[in-house]
Parts: sequence; structure tokens; C-alpha cells
Amino acid sequence: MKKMADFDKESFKTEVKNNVKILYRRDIEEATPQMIYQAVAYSVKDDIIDRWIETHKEYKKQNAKKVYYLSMEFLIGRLLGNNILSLGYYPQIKEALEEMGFDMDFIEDQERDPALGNGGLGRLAACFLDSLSTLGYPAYGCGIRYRYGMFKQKIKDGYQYEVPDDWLINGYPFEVKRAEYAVEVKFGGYVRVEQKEGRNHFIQEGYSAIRAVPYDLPVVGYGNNVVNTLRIWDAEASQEFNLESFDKGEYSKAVEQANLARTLVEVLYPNDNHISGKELRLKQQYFFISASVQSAILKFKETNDDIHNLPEKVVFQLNDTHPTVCVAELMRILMDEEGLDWDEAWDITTHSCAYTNHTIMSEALEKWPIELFSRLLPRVYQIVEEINRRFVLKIQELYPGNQDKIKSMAILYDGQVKMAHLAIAGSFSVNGVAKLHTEILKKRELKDFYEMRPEQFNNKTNGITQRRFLAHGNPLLAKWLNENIGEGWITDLSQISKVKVLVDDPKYQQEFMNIKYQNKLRLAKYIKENNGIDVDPDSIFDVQIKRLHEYKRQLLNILHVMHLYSELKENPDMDMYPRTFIFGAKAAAGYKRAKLTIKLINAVADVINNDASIEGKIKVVFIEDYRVSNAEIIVAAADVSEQISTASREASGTGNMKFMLNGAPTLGTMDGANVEIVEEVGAENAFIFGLSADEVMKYEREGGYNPWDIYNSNQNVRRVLTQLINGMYSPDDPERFRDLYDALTKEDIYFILKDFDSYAEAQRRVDAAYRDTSAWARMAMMNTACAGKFSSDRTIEEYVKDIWHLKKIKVDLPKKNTKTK
Ligand code: B1H
Repeated sequence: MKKMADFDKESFKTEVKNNVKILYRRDIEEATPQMIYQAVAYSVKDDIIDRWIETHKEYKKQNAKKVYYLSMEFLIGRLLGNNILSLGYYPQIKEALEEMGFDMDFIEDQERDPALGNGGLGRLAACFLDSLSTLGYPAYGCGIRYRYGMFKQKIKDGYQYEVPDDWLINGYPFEVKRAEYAVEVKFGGYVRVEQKEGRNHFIQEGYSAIRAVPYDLPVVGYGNNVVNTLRIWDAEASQEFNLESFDKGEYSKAVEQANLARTLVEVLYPNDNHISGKELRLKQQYFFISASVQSAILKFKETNDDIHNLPEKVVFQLNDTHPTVCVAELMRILMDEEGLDWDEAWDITTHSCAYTNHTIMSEALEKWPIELFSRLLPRVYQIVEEINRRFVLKIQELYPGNQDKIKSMAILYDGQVKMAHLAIAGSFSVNGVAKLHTEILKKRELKDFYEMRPEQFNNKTNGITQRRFLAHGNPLLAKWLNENIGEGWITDLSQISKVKVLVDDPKYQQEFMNIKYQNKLRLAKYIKENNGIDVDPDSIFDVQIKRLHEYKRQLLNILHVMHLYSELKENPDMDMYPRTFIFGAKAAAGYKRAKLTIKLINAVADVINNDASIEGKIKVVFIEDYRVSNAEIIVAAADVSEQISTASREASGTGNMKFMLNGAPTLGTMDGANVEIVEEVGAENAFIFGLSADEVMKYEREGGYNPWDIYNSNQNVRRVLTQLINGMYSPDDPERFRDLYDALTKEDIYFILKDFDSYAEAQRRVDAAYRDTSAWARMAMMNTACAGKFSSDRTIEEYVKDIWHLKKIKVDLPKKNTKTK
């Protein structure tokens, strides 16, 4: 961290004033908050640029190996506060702004969240970039510069409405357009074969060309001068309309290309754990992959002569199957443009690509109709066909006459391209994202592949960055940690275990819980301002924030709230610790049942929050537009972390780790990384319930269970189910929630009724535990103290050691280039 003396406050202030003038032709006195934010951001960017340039000089000098993290999503969140924190000027800039009459939080609030991702998968990519820079590893994130990111959620009359996220409307100060690195990406047309020097040459003709133009965003390492690059690609028309092409009769082609460029990067598909299967989505995939691979190879050639050495200098990490066309695109470039033969190209490709699986949800398995794939990418498809032909031969060699193996493993089957199979065939590493998930992949989903090449499979349990989710999001706890255990935790989270020696001391317990209380006040203020609801900071803040999906079981949570309310109505003197149930979730725009669940939560909130007879013992709050920036506020204030997915379905989860780090015990199933959280913190410091993954999978093998058995035998379940269809929460339309009732009673494929009792019982344990103030403080502190494993720094070190094999880099700054004097 930079010391106070290094930062020249006065020159910073002057710079901000100057920036306001240069950018807006205004004096600072007339500037809007947005203008001040931009001016501050440009001033910070000025400092980042020097480090950014030095970092890349160093990479070049050392001819360093780089990881290219290929991802359709980077959910980076706001950058201003995080960048200032990483540079080490946070307190100084806060003070400087105060002297100018501005509040730091208010200025940070002016930034639009760059929401270039859906949920966990995109946020993981962002945490990984933060860790890569902080640890000093050479890396590029490669993605798409969506014109509109994840939609903004409005709640009207309890229903979700989607509003376009025009995040670029004021300009984004941290990005740099790098037009000089634009490349061309080709779609459609046909392939002509030409014989030359005894070899076949494949030439794509009659295609539409798009210009891919990169915008670079800095990824600032914490306190180490390292700045990596997140490169997001924009699409532009390859050729302007001109009279010449009009004359040649190519007018319609020119129109087509201009239209494609306009639509290609228009919007992020807002589906989490669900594939859309739209032609445009495949175009987006190929667009950013072709551009990224081309630019990686150009960069490689700047410092290397022999393309055979590519795997020594470059590794492509595929963030799920969405970037898998990388395998075939790399083959195309190596053969058609670098002139290698198949075997050489395959050897290089399969030593450069590695694949991460993030889900076993069948609706998220990516398959493309061959018809579409081959029409859009004719040359790439030829290569996929050949990869498949050779792969099937290998299967036949290993398992002669076994058609089942071919059926379950082939890349092309049933008229479809199976992207996971292509990713596995083309990669040297396949990893899952939590121990349980990786085991399920090996034993079930990818069993055949695992048996064929067990050494290819490995686990990398996810992590989160403590810089954003503690240092920035929970400044009070961060300060407390700094004072009591030192600042080491910021870059080495294993040091947070030093909190363990404090957990039994009443003084520290009180300080810790007082910080929690302050954070609850901050959230209560946010809720009042944004939802108009008063919440009691002395109540238990019980929080479920994540995408809305049936497998995540927000429905189980709200059914339990309905149950509690009924109990309370029946028995007004019931001894119950006041509870505030907080939800935040976006539903995919076309996911009807998820949207109906949001309506149900709001309908229940409406009834309960307005019933004075229960004296505020239960409150239900649905926070509108849940996103990275308000997640930081919500997580810091949580008492209870709801992680209640159907066991086996949540590959890892990462929200669970953020809550743990901020001192909220997990109320959850033995699913995803919850298993490892319990391993670290101890079962006595969590509230575990429900079927195990093995039990769930056993039921599934046996064709499910019968929800009517539960309906008939369990009064509590029957009561809340009846309330779904008797108009209690929908007097104007008693049939409104019929679909939820049907889903639960017909099949209940997510075992909500099956787990209901066990969940209600775990909730009673929470109620009882919270009353013992000291024991609860201890439990909360133990969660923080045991969260060391869940830093994305640890995850990245494992990727580096087992998969990427990168070397750390040191960047020194020439003194004159900084804002320091
Ligand atoms: C995760 C997705 C996902 N897994 C398809 N899969 C998408 C799939 O737009 N699409 O087509 C978007 C996202 N997201 C999540 O990844 C898992 O559900 C979490 O359990 C996990 O923590 C996270 C990061 O590994």
C-alpha cells in the first residue's frame, strides 16, 4: 500500500478540475455528479496507464507465457473504487474529494455497473482477472463489448420488467479503443479447394466480413503495479457502403454486413444456466473467438519465430463450452494460414486449450444443429468433421464394436455438434469447479470421457476476490481486520485464520457484531431509499441473492416464509426472533415460472409487511435490480446465507463464499462448494439440511418421488400449497400461482416438498442459535476466520500450478510517471 506521503493531493485536485474543463467545458462548480465521476476516473486512469504500459513492456521483454481467459461473460462491476483501492490511494482520494465537497460513495455511485455477464460464471471470470493481476501473472481476458449488458430489473406491481442496460450512454472512462489491432472475422460463404505444391488449400469465398475492433479495460493488480488487460470486442461493418460495391451488384452484401455488425454485439443473452440456441448467439461466439485467437497469434509472433512453440507461450482457458469453437478456429489458423499439417496443428491445439465445466444442468448443455453450424462456419465445420472422424476412430479402437460409446461421446451425433465433447477432445485439461461437482462429472456426466483419459480431469474449487468483497465492500470489517491481524489478508487470505484467536473474547465479539450492525444500518438505508420499506436492523437479516432458477429454490424459501406467517397468525404469542427475509434475483426474460416466483415473493411481502398484527416479526424484502454494486452492500449486512439448491445441481456457487467471508453462516444443502465451506468452518458453524447429492441422484435414477405422499402426510406442506391456489396471496386472481402449485405437486423435480421439513427444522435452529449473542458472534467470526481457502487467489495459484504454468512478473515504475511526487 502506498503511504499517505506518496500521494500529492493538490495535484490530484487540480487534475480533476482540469478534466472537468477538458471533457465538459465547465468549471467544477457547474459540474454534475456524473461529470465529477468521469473527471476523477480519468485522473485515476492516467495513473493506471503508466503501469499498464510498463506491465506490457515487461511481458515483451521476458517473452512471458500468457493465459487467455476466453469467456462470453465478464461481470466486472464498477471499476472506480476498486481501481483506486488497488492503486493504494483510497483514503487519500476520499479525503481529497471531501475537501472539494464531494462524498466518495456518492461519486462511486455515479458509475454504471458494467454488467457484461449473467451471474456466477461471469463474476468468476472477473474475480479471476483480479487475482491474476494481483498475483502478477500475465493474462488477457477476452470477451464481447455488448452494447447492452444484463438488463436492468424494474419491479412494478410485483412483476419483473426488463429495461435495456445502456451502460455506455455517458461513455466509459476506463476503456481504450485499440483500432490499430482490429481484425477481420468471416461468416458464411463456401469453401473452395485449391491444389498447390502437392497440398490442398482451403479458401473461404463469398463470405460476409465483420471488423472486430478491440476495446481494452485495465485490470489493476493490488499494490504491485501490474495491470493486465480485459479485451472486449466490438463489431463494425467491414466496408462502408460505397458506390463501387453498388456498381458491382454487391449492394445487398454490403447491407447484410452492415446489419450483421450492428446486431452482432447488441446484447448479452440474459440466460443463466440455460442455452438459448439462437443463431446470433453462435455468431457472437465465433466472432469473439476468431478475433481473440487471431490477436493472440499475432502477439505471439511479435516475440517468437516458431509457431510450434505456441503451447509454451500461450494457453487458452475455455470458460464453459461457449468459447469451444476456439479448438477448431485455432486448427484453421494453424493449417490454412500457418501452413501446418493436421497432426502438427492438432498437437499444438490440444496442448494450448483447456476447458472448465460449470454445470451439469441439461438445459445448459450446448448443442448446435449441424445445418446451422456448417452454414455459418463452413470451413470451421469441415475441421470439426475431421476432428470427429478421428475421435470416433479412437473410440472404436479402444472399445471395438461398442456403439453406445460412440453415441455418448461423438462430437457429431443426431444432426448436432456437441460442444462439450469438442471441448474435451480438443483440450489437455478438463476441470470442474468444486470437489463434489468434479466427482459428479467423473462418475456420471462425463464418465465415459473420464474412463478414456482420467489424467485429463481435475478439480479447481472456485473462489472470490477478497479485495472487492471485503476490502471494498465492507470497509468497517476491513479496518477491524487491519488493526487486529494486520493487512496481510488482502493479498494472502489464509492469514484471516488469525481471527480464530479472537473468537472467544467478548470484546472482539462485540466489536465484530457491532460492525455487522453498522452494515445492517447501511443496508436498511439502501432498502428504504430503493424499496421504501422500513426494516428492523435488530432482526435477523436472512438473505438469498442469486439468479432466479428453480434449482436454486427461492420457492422453498418463500414457502417457508408463508409457513412461518401461518404459524404466527395461528399463535400470535409464538416465540420467534424477528426476521427480515431479503431476496434479490433476476429471472431470464423468457423464464415464466421464475418470473412468477418473483411475483409470489412480492405478493407474500405485500401481505406480511402490511399486517400490523404480527408486530413486524417477519418482513420480506425483494431488492430490485440485484447486481454487483448492491451485492457488496447486501453481503456485508447478512446474518444468514441461504444456499439451498437441490443437492447436486449447483456446481459450486460463489455467493456462499462471499457471505462466509463477511461473517454470515450458511443455511444450506450439501451442494457445490457448500460441502467445502462446511469442511473448513465445521458443521457446528453452519445450518445444513436436506437430501444429499447421492440421495437426489438415487431418486432420479429410480424415476423421482411422489409429491402426493408428502402432501398427504404433512399438514404444513398442505397448508402452504393450498395458500398458493386459494387466493390468500392473489385475491384478484386466485389462479395466478397455479403453475407453481402444479410444478410442486405433479413432479417436484427439485425436491422442494421433500426437503421442506428439514429446511423448516434448520430454520428453527437458526432462530434458537441467534438468541445466544455470544455464541452467534463466535459462529459468525469463525466463518470469517475459516474463509481463507475461498480466495480466488488460491484458485488461480492452482490453475497456474496444474494447468497454465505461468511465471510471476515484477513491474517497477519509473518514479516520474506517477502521481507521486
Ligand atoms: C454457471 C452457467 C451458465 N454454470 C450457460 N453454467 C449460460 C451456463 O448464457 N448461458 O448460456 C450462462 C451461464 N453458469 C455457474 O457457474 C454455476 O451455476 C455456479 O454454480 C458456479 O459457481 C458458477 C461459476 O463456476
